[in-house]
Amino acid sequence: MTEHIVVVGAALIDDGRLLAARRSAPAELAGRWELPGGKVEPGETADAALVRELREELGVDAEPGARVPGEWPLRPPYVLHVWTARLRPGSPAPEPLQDHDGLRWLRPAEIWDVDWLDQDVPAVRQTLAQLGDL
Ligand code: 9L3
Ligand code: MG
Repeated sequence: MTEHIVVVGAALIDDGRLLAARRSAPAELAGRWELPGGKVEPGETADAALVRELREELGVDAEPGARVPGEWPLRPPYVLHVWTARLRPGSPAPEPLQDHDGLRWLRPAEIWDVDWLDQDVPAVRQTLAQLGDL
């Protein structure tokens, strides 16, 4: 039986802007932009995975918000789920520590200025529809 493995992506919002992260690996995804995150580990909740991934990848202390409705297929068996998130008070600013080589805080008018991963495009669109103004 094939089970889905969930990859959580964070719609990290701060001061009316959405964080986009440019992947540095693997080669076929390098240079494309994503909602940062990664695989939920066995026994881990999605929101715990989100907080862990954001700490590992960006060095931030994040607070998960709501799940954005929807599920977007990645390379099988992975599927992408998105959660909103915010920086906790006193969190360091995000830095590309691992897997990324660029970060941008995008205002609503700038969201489509970056070359999002194909799979992230519908997820970002749904996130914006859900949030209205960031
Ligand atoms: N992926 C796609 N969009 C995203 C994220 C966080 C991940 N927003 C894809 C890229 C990889 C796989 O999911 O093929 C696992 O992600 P990671 O653990 O390499 O970040
Ligand atoms: Mg990742």
